[in-house]
Order: sequence, then C-alpha cells, then structure tokens
Amino acid sequence: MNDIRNIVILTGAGISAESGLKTFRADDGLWEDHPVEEVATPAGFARDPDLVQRFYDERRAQVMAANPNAAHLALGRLDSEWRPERQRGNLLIVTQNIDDLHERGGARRVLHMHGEALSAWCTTCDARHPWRATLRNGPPCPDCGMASLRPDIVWFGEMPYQMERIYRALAEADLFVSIGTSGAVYPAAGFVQEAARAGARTLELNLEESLGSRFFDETRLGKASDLVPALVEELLAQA
Ligand code: BJW
Repeated sequence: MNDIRNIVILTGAGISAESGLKTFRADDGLWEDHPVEEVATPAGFARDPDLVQRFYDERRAQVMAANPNAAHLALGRLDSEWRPERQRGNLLIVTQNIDDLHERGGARRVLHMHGEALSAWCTTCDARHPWRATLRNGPPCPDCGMASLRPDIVWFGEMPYQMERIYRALAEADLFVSIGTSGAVYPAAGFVQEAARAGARTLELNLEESLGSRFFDETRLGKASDLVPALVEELLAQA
C-alpha cells in the first residue's frame, strides 16, 4: 500500500453491525419488519407520519445505546494520524450511516450523506437541530415554532447531502475504500467507478461479496472489526 496520499472511505451499515445496529438487507434486517416504501420514502411519510416518526424514534434510541466497535476506533485513529501536515494526505470518511459511531470513535472528517439520526429538520424554515427526544406529537421547531420537524434523513428519491464535496474528494483520491455496504443504493454504489476513473486504487472490505465487488481492484472478506484495524495498521506502516 505505497504512494497513497489522498484517501476516501465509504462506510455502510455493516461497519456498525458489530455495535448491535441492524443492517438493512439481511434476513433479519431493518427492511424485514418495516417495508422500505413505508418508512424510507417521502410518500410513506406523507401517508403515515406517525409510523415513520415511531420508526426513527426507535432508531434514535438504538443509536444512543450503541457504542463504537474496533472498526470505528481504527478509523478514528487513521483520521487523527493521516493529515497533510504529517506528510500523509487528505482523508474523508463518507458514511451512509445515520449513527454517530464514527464521531464517537474519534473521527472528525466525517460526512453523513444520508443524514443523521440525532438531527431534526424543519420543513418550514429549513433549520436543522440536534435532536435526542421523540419527534412524535409535533414538537415545535426551536427556530420558527412550527410543528414541522421531520427526521433529518435522506429517503429514496431525495438528494443525498454534500454530493459536490464527495465527488471533489473522489476525483483527488489515490485510494478508495468501501466498508460494510451492499452496493445496492445509488449514488453511493457508483463511487467506486468514479474513483477508479480518477485513477484511484479501489479496495472493498465486506462480510461477503457485494453487488459491486466486480468493480473493485481488491475485495477482502471478513468482519469489519478484524479487517479495518488491519488495514489501518497497513496504511500507517507506509513509509
Ligand atoms: C458486514 C458486517 C460486518 C454485515 N463486517 N460487513 C441509479 C443511479 C442513481 C440513483 C438510482 C439509480 N437507480 C435507482 C436510483 C434511486 C435510489 C436507489 O439507489 N435505489 C436502489 C434501490 C436502486 N437512490 C436514491 O433515491 C438516492 N437519491 C438519489 O439518487 O438522488 C438523485 C441523485 C442522482 C445522481 C446523483 C446524485 C443524486 C437516495 C438514497 C437514500 C437511501 N436512504 C437509506 C435510508 C435512510 C437512512 C436510514 O434510515 O438509516 O439509506 S436506504 C438504506 O440503504 C440506508 C443505507 O444508508 C443505504 C445503504 O445500505 P447499506 O449501508 O449498504 O446496508 P445493507 O444492509 O444493504 O448492506 C450491509 C452490508 O454490510 C452487507 O453487504 C453485509 O454483508 C455487510 N456486513 N455485517 C463487514 N460485521
């Protein structure tokens, strides 16, 4: 793993599975009990806001009860050591996850492209607020007072956050690493091809082959808590 300067890391639900947070598409995954079109689309929210608020109230509580695992901690270490001023390069962790386990694992350069469980978005005044309580029963927005707060989550059909910043980082990447994601959801599933086009080496770490495995230069199969600390050691050992 030589001559690497700029790194982009994409993470998905698999990196938080060993912290006890369910993935989406496993047999016992989140979509099993909660059909995706009911809880993760604007139309589902319009149809039954109470059901959707209840689903995300539960997710918020689960996130607050979970703790970062060895994979989050290893990325936290990489984030603190992989810096231009230390003659390394840039690093960006793009997560599809709505939990805050990267931050609690010590990472700072984290971008939540699908939103955050611990944030509420006011559809009247467009303000975002840190949020840990329930969103059911229409609590007022702290800024405008309207009862129009929804989970600050990117649902199907909505535009993921900070896409320009992500594509800029991909264009400058020497290494793109995808961790614990099935490659089923776009635009994140297309980042590997975008990075490869820009000349980056591409590496996938996942429990099993994913829908996108064929697009990567290399796939390593196993648990994130084993594979990620090993990769971080390998990168930091680079001369
Ligand atoms: C382990 C492990 C362990 C387990 N260790 N691994 C073609 C092009 C572009 C868009 C589309 C397209 N076709 C269709 C679309 C639209 C749509 C889409 O992708 N649909 C698909 C169904 C095909 N996309 C959208 O609507 C997105 N918006 C959009 O496209 O806007 C227009 C646009 C166009 C072009 C450029 C830019 C914008 C929005 C997508 C929003 C996704 N939202 C969700 C829910 C909200 C968050 C939440 O509630 O938490 O985000 S869906 C859900 O899937 C969630 C996740 O972030 C996302 C990805 O899931 P993830 O993380 O991959 O989880 P799993 O369960 O699928 O996989 C886990 C993996 O981990 C597995 O492989 C396991 O093996 C592994 N694993 N344990 C390592 N211990």
